[in-house]
Amino acid sequence: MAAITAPHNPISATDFANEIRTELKYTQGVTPKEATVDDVYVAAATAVRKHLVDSWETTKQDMVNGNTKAVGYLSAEFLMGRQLQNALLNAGLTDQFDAAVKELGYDPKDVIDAEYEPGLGNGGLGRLAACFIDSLASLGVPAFGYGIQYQYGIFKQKFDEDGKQIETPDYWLLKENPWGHTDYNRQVHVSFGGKVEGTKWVPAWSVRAIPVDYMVPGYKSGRVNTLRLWTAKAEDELDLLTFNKSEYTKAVANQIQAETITKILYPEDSTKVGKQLRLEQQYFFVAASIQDAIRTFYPGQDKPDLTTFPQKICFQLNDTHPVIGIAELMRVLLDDYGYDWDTAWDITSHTFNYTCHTLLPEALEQWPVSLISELLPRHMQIINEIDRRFVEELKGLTSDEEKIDRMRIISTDKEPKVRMAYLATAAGQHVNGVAELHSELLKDVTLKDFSDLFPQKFTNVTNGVTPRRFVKIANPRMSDLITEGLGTDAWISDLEMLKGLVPLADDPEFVKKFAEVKKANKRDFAAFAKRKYGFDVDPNTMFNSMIKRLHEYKRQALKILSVISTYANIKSGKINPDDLVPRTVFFGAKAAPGYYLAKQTIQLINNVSRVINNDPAVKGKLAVYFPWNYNIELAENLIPATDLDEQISQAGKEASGTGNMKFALNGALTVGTLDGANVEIRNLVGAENFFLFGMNVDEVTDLYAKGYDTKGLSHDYYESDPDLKQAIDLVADGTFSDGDKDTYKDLVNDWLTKDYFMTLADFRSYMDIQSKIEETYRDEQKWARMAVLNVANSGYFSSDRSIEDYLERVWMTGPMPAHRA
Ligand code: GL9
Repeated sequence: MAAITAPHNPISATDFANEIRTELKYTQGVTPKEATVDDVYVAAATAVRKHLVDSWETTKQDMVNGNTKAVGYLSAEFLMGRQLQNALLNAGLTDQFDAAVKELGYDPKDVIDAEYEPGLGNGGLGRLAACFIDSLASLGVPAFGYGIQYQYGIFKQKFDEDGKQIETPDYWLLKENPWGHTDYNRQVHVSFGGKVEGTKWVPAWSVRAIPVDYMVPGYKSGRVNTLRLWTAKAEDELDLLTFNKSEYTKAVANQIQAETITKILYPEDSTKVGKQLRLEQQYFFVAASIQDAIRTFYPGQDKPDLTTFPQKICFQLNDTHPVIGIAELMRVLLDDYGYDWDTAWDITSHTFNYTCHTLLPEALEQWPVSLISELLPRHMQIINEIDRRFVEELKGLTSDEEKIDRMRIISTDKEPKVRMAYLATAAGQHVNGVAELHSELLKDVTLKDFSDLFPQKFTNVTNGVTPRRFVKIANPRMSDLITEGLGTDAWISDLEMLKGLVPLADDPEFVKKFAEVKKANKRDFAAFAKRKYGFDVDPNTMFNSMIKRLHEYKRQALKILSVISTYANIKSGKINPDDLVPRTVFFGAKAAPGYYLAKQTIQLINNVSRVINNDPAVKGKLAVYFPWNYNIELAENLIPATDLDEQISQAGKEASGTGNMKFALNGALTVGTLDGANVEIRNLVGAENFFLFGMNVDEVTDLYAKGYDTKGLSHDYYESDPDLKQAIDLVADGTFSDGDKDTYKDLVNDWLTKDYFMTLADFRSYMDIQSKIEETYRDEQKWARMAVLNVANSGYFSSDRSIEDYLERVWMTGPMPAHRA
């Protein structure tokens, strides 16, 4: 499978220290004495990059000259995390780096810490893209990641004195970025607007798309792929005539308009805002990427034979964001290369595949026809023709006119819209969901009409996470123990080998060591939390984490209501605090800036934290911490230290989840619903090693049918459960808002009148499972054994396996032949 094992890097620590010194001198222009830790970081990054250049070069050459089809992963988001440790691992230089940096008089941790984490993604979808390109490189599959180099990534989150979320811009390029190579020599042009004369597009304006290239080194594959992120620049930087008239701002108007395109990542999570700029971003990066792919695979050819294009590359559409690429490839083939419609369609439809990442109907993008017509008039013409021909095709397949109407790519309502998911489904070869349950629901609900008529298009590829970043690097202690237990570290690129740990779950020595690893990780996290946030975390408590975007469907509200209930019952004497397992609850979550109820929930959590953590009555028994600005770094630190992970979304709403996989792989047990990939995790780790609660999809559907959200049925749950009533009353009566009864009134009102995601309906079941969790946790050996079994049985959730599934079910290709040095 994976091509070859790169030789262990033979360079010595002293030589590597000299390479860092050289970079300090020639790149940074400082002596080792003058150097700051930031300088050392840049120098080390530059030095390690040089160790990857040869493999990068051969990978590019083999990709173009070989006969293996490449993958173009088109994604508006790549949430990469910090790069240095990953690059060191894959260059075989981790040990040399540690020693070299010490030799230079620095702490390796500080140097790693000097890197600023880029936030070019919102959450799971963007992080998945990053895991996938890591696995593509590690498996030796020729691949490009194509996306956008935003100047501002996801906002930085702070909390004000009232506990409210404050968003500040994340200008990540303020610090030097040694990983991205801006390649002005490979820029392309992207046009917008204007009109169509016949079928000839006469655009009104254009911008330059400049690639910024990142190496994506594989783990022991000898391969280094490319992540190419596009940045927009004006065609003419400055209008000199205007400038000379002293109209300085006007003179740079072009520049501003162009650069706005890649200025900022939309901070939305699931619900999508219909903004023109967003469509500009989408078109900008896919148009540039398509030109780039043609240039790459047909170098120097004026009239390439593009009927071979689908054999050269296939494009994976990561959600609906890049779907306009379908119309763009059609346009390029028809207009720029003169192919007839049928040939162009044949090429296009064999090039694209689509991954859907949601179950929320409002998250499937639909662009008003009026907007596309204005921004991309020729593309609208092409989409009209695709729609027309699609309707013809459907007429041959069904006589159900209503169904045909429902399936149209362009909706037939008053303000017609292009349904991007339908365009992708109609045009692509394959459509996949991201977990088994999700793929089933896509077929049965979201895209039912399509799966009825085109069942062969539909498949599932369950998500995965890279074991390099999220196990090997994030959890070195556990990794060492696993390697000791298995007698090899080959599991890092073949994660199913973790199965070999199953017998060790019955070896008390091993289980004890495993529990000690967790304890040491908790102490580390306590120190990290003190340093970064000033928290005084007690590492001798159970660590219980809920980290993910803040969304109603994910139900952070359920978790915080349970905490409030426990707190209230201690205060009232109903619970003897000595009977409780001491617990520290961690939240990490950003809310979309315009998402009102999500932001209220954040404020509530912060204030519950303030009240509880300052109340002597629960000291040592219950604490709540909400570290701000949840990002990959926090995940890498908290996940290995967590005992209990919360995956408590309403069944049928979380497409997959990937945090759930990271936790299971790091020996946390899950409390969760039958939603997304939780279902598969529970099947694999065993029902007895998973804390299940709550309604399943069918029960949820039934309860909606009874009018849960429309008839205010949540109120009945409130009235009939004294614990629930007490918790909600405390939120309403000002206990967590210094006596102010208005602060959370909209949140409370929503719970009591609508509660669309059925938090109240699942509350009792959630509280009941807590007693089982506590009872289990008290038996240290038992808990640790369950944790070992979670790790041992979660190898399936490697993104290497996901990529192998894509190769087999979607892309119909494989790794490049082994590269010989
Ligand atoms: C998401 C789903 O909500 C997750 O369940 C899924 O694991 C990931 C990756 O497939 O995709 N879809 C989506 O829009 N987001 C996801 O996390 N949102 C963000 O990335 C913010």
